[in-house]
Amino acid sequence: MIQIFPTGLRFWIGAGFALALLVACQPAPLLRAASVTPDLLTPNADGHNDVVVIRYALGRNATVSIYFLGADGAPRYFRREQPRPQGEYEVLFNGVVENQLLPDGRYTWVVEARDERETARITGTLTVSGSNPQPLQITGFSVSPPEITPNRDGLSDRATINVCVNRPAQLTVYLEGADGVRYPVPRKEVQRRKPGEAGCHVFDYDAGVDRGQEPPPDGTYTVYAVAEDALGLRDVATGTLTIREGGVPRAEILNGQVEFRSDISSGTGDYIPVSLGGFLYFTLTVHNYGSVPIRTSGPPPGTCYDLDQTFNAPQPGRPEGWAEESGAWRVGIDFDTSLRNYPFRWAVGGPEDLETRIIDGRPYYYLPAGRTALVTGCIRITYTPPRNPLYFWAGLIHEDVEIAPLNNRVDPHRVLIEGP
Ligand SMILES: [Ca+2]
Ligand SMILES: [Ca+2]
Repeated sequence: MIQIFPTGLRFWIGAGFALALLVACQPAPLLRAASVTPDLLTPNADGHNDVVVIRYALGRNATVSIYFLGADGAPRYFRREQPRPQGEYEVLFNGVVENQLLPDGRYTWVVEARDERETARITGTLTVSGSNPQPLQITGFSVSPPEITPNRDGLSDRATINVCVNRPAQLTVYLEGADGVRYPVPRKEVQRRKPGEAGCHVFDYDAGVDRGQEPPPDGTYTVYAVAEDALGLRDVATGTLTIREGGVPRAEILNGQVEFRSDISSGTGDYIPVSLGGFLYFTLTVHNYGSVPIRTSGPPPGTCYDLDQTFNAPQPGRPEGWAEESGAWRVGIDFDTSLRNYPFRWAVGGPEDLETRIIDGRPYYYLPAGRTALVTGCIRITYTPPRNPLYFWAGLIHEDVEIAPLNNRVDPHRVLIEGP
């Protein structure tokens, strides 16, 4: 202090200096401001007051909680003990706390900031009106069957997952393996209800095999159905699905080669002559070059058809014929003037080539993966077609699935039918 000042003045100068020092040392307030605007929330998605804005400013780094106190005095946390650096914050609030919509009522909102020194709070009121008191809920969920064999043999190839929800919501269904990898399950396209509507929705899982993708590895998966509405409310249902013998079936006519011959010629010239009433024979080899067995159905190789018959015609010991079976593979022969696609069909191997499996009490026949089988057959020329000579060719048909381009119209041969 300077000597010329009287004692009293010296005191005041000293006190002012000390106060200035104190102000300089005092930390910024922990919670500088907080507001919720407007003070009315009507969370009914009508575009008016569907959200409010929560703003707050932190003078220092803090742990922040934001909650609402209703008539019962219990805090409903929107943010709970979240570390936040110093700064200004703005967040939209749509009425959802702890995955539930705040019920109608008058609430005290609290923005609370805490650090090691103190806890600061700013409060105000918020009225909630027009809130839907019902939580979003998955009210129905099923996976059927519980086990599938996604290999396109027409047996247990797909699962149906039904999900029902009590309010409009987006539904997501997926499988998750033990390794955490997820496989989406698409919604079935053809159904009356639109995506997002309340009610039951059907999901169809083919393990990707229908699109030629390899299915997930064999094993048991958790099936998740997740419902989420426009407010972000969620509900989850789970089940299980086991995948067994999954894989994309792949087979071909070996080398794309078919041998045709008749009673009177081996067909080395421009065409193969066949006499009316005579037989046209073929021989080819089927190769299962995929990773899963392919299913087949009869008649066995060696079977003879009349030119005016089809595979649906009665056969010896099989009065009902051999109708198409979804997922079965068969060798077919077709010709220029046939009335339907591949009217003559045979199993892709004989009893010695095929494995038998009993499924639901019925035998089914499979050509194992990696195997080949010789297939023969014949056609009795019972009439002279309108076009003569004409082409005959072979195909490998995956019934009700496809005839791969590779397996369609394989090795056409020209045949001349010689009349009497
Ligand atoms: Ca509203
Ligand atoms: Ca199957």
